[in-house]
Amino acid sequence: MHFQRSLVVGLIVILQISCYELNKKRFPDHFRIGLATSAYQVEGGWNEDGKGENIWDRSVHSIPSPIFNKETGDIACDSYHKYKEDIRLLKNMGVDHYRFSISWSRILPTGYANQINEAGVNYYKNLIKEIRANGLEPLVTIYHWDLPQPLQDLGGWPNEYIVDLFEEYARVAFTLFGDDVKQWITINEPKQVCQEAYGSGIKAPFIKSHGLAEYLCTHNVIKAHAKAWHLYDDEFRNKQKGRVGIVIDTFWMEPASDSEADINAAERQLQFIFGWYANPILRGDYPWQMKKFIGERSAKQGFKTSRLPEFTKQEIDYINGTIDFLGVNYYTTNMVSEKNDTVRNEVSWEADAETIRFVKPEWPFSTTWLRVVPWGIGKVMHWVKKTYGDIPIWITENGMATYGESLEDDNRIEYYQKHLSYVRDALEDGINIIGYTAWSLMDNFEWQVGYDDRFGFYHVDFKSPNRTRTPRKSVGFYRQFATTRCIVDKSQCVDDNHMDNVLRYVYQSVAVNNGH
Ligand code: GBH
Repeated sequence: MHFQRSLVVGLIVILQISCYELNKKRFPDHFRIGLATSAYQVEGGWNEDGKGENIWDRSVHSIPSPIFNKETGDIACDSYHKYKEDIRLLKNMGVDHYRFSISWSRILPTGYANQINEAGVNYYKNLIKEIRANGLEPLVTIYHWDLPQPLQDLGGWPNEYIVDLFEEYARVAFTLFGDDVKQWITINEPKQVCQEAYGSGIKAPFIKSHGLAEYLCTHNVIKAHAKAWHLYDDEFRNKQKGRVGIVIDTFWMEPASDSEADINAAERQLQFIFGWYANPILRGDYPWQMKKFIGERSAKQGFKTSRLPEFTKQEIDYINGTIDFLGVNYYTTNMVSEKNDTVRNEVSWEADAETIRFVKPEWPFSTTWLRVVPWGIGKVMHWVKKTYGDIPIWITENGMATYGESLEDDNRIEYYQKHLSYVRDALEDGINIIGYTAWSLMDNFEWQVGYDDRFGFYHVDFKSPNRTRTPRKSVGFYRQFATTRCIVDKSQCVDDNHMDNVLRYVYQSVAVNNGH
């Protein structure tokens, strides 16, 4: 009986997915369409004009190298010298905004705000000027993973000292660039900043401290974000009139069956990856699932207190609601089932969630962790709204990797077309998505995998000193999307003026909740 029912449910799901028709409605005029990069992945100029060393510089130069093929970001796409060309490419694609990040050690070589590097500041002033002169809007990430090495020498993100230092860095950024930047992101993907950098140790500073440092790191990342938001709110908002958000990433977590255990496991996994950050910032505290599971496991493992730190009442009040918009990065989906971990001896973020994650063999492969599952982006949008209310969302990254030198990337076109179709559906369902940012403008340094995974619309020739950028076929698709606001040919596009007004309203209604 149960088997038959799941068979029927399964068939309906398969039918729904295979019969899915692209949404042909035009995106509203006020919907922002853009492209993203980050400082360490594109700039190069790693020790030029007074820039200080950061944790990626240190890691890529260490022996043995932790990076595939011993690659480095020393030159990367050479955007430190070629930023004008980058902006030409963006302009040529017809997009509305460019998301880039500031390198902390380029403007503050030691990480401390007592010493400002003028040349570094000028680089970003020129970049922002160029962006605006071309009619584009800058969407600026303050921290995209490149911590100044001297701050890592103090312990990095797991040391609470970082909270005030980040606030001072943010103050410098708001002061110097805030007249021309109205959309700020404090931190990109804190889950990677903590879990991949200080837990599983697959990103700089490559510290493996499973189930310990990764939680301490998060505690400080959340406080640092909240401090930067309050700083802006108290001292800059009136004059600069911008917005400050954070970018949180997640896979969609699809229950492996319709059993209650698997449904709970998938929800718990979302809370462990997304709620870990979103819940404190939007609801004041860690998700109950994390408090319960990590607390019980810590006790069973003989720890005196939970490995998950606690916020004080005062901290909860301070952190709660510190957001004007929520940035969401979506790339892929996992299936999730309940693990039934009775031993509970493993100390790690992965084990603490007590889930089993897997992918379906029929999902097209892009790279190790990335299968192409377009409907997942729609599910994430609905889940965010259901869980955190009617909050303005920027989709700040979405994309897939290809390999080698080919410029014929029909699979990338299909990836974007389908994901955007689900985004358009979500708009129609009343989800407040302000804009969409594809990753990435061009191939770039893909962290520990070097230059192997290529996420760009533009191919970059990393063997040439010119770092020549060549358009892939997908450039044509994205240009068409940005200029016509349609994911299908203009002739098939359907107008929907109603949505324009909805979006205009959404975009104007600043910020979220909790009295802010
Ligand atoms: C984003 O991270 C980053 O913001 C961006 O800098 C990056 O270039 C882009 O996406 C493409 O990767 O399975 O153990 O190998 C994406 C987040 C990073 C989460 C890789 C999953 C795989 C860990 N993902 N991670 S593992």
